[in-house]
Amino acid sequence: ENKHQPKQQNSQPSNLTQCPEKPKDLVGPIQTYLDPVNISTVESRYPEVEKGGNFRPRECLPLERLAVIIPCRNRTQHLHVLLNNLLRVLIKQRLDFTIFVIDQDLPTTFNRGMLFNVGYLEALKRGDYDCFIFHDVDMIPSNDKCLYRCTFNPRHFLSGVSKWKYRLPYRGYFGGVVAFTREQYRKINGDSNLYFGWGGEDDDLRARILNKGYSLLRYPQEIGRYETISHQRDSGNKANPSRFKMVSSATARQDVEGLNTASYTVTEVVQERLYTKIKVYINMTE
Ligand code: UDH
Repeated sequence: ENKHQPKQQNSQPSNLTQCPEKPKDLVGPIQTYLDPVNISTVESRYPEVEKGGNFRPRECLPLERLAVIIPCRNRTQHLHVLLNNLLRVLIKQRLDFTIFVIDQDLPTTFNRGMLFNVGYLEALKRGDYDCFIFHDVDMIPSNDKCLYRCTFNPRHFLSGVSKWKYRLPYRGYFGGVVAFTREQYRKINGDSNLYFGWGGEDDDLRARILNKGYSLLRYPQEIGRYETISHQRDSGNKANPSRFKMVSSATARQDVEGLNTASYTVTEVVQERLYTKIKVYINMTE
């Protein structure tokens, strides 16, 4: 990987310098906006974001290309709130990014892990991304020094979340917002595709990472502080009763089931102003 080589784009003049790793105008804690917002309002706030949810800083050469992968079904209102808050942070951090929203066709039970795999594979069909950040739709960053970047180990962004009194549900929690380089996600063979319904896939992912010799990084308390949008348990995402048993065999399955076996059908691709939406049909294998 040569992620420290600035990415030269044909359309940019060659006398630009590399974008800073930590821009000096980042302030730390920032205000969050959690109330419902119209997408047209959000669109008018970010004229610099191009169709499909693409943005590239003009004043410097970005360090890497980032794909933000958001699994989202029936949570459009949350998506608009997230975009309203997140885009501001990404732009200020001088990142070259695309927002991908991965939606799952009804009626099959929701499968968050498989939607991560779909996001990774479909993003790479559309661009040469170096860094993948998988982002729940209801996690709102509240510190602009929380850098949406990849590094030498996979990273968990959350250190405290409002709905858990700015703590985490348990020490080894690896859900919500996580980052992998292209290489890291490929080496762990992505997520498991087998977790239909709520729970377990994030613990499986963690086991896969550790089993391949990576350690887990997490942002410190102040930086990884997120607000959540409160919501009811979604329909079509009932708790998966086999999740504990499945997690216990996570590493035994790792190489033969995951990114290399993800099987799905893309049913729709829409270039929205602020994101690329990819809708997929997933056949339930249970
Ligand atoms: N999601 C949807 N639609 C659904 C279900 C889930 O878009 O119908 C997405 C969405 O991005 C959401 C994410 O999947 O933010 C996670 O689903 P959730 O909000 O139901 O999960 P929750 O916030 O997870 O309840 C907290 C997990 C803490 C314990 C983890 C146990 N391993």
